[in-house]
Amino acid sequence: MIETIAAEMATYAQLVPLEMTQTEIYESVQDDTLLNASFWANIALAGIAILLFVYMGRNVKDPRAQLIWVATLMVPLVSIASYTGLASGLTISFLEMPSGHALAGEEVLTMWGRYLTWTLSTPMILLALGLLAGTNLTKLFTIITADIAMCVTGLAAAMTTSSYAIRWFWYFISCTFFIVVLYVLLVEWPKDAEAANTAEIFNLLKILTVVLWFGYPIFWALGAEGLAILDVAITSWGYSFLDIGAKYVFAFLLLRWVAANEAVIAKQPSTFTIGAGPESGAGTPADD
Ligand code: RET
Repeated sequence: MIETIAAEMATYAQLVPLEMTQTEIYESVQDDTLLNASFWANIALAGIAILLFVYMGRNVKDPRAQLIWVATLMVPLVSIASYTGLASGLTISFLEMPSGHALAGEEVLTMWGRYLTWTLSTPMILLALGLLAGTNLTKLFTIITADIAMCVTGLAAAMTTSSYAIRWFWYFISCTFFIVVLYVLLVEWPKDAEAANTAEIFNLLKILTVVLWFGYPIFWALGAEGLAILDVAITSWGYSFLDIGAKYVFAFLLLRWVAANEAVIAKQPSTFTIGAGPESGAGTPADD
């Protein structure tokens, strides 16, 4: 009886390829030194960044400046979790690409954990930037919801295995949300930052953010998940390098400025009241 079941299972396993176990995925990451290094380099840097940022923020007293500090500190904290998930194989899958894809029918290593954790890290970056710019709640809500939608639809693009066209359709939807993020960053917040006397540092961080964030959809399109021009390890290093600038360098510049200019931040109007932002007209009550 047991032999019959075992024989049936063996036949079934030949017909339907079994999914890779987490250990097998972990081992295949270990075998690819370049890929593995792209994860561990970021784990090390995130660890250093956490210690440094805790130290840099130790004397910040104003609640608004503290909120910027907490949001900024969350970025390397999420990052260390994100890269640990990737290095362990937990948030990586081998997905069979649909027909039309350059690697159609092949199992392609997909680092879906990246897109998942961006849904938490990128809103923290934007929250910190928005508070620096003196945003109102409406703009903050708009940019953060668009940003989360961008990450989730990017995740969908990477995970869709049924249709090549639909992978790109998800990508297009994600880009549309990205445009909303860029609009607030490039058009709305610079005006607010001017009024809040934070224009100089805001504009520097805005340029850093916009330039580096553009790199992510480019690497997606060129990498194994898109046109497959770049291989998996190079794509992963692409994201890892972008992360170093977009997270740690960004956060360092922001925290250094906030620690030295706490009084400027303390003077800003409250973000968390609707209709009381700098452009709403002084004293005009909200009409809802
Ligand atoms: C994807 C693919 C679909 C189209 C677009 C994308 C944009 C991703 C961006 C990611 C930024 C990540 C950061 C992470 C820091 O922790 C999802 C790659 C537009 C802009 C800054």
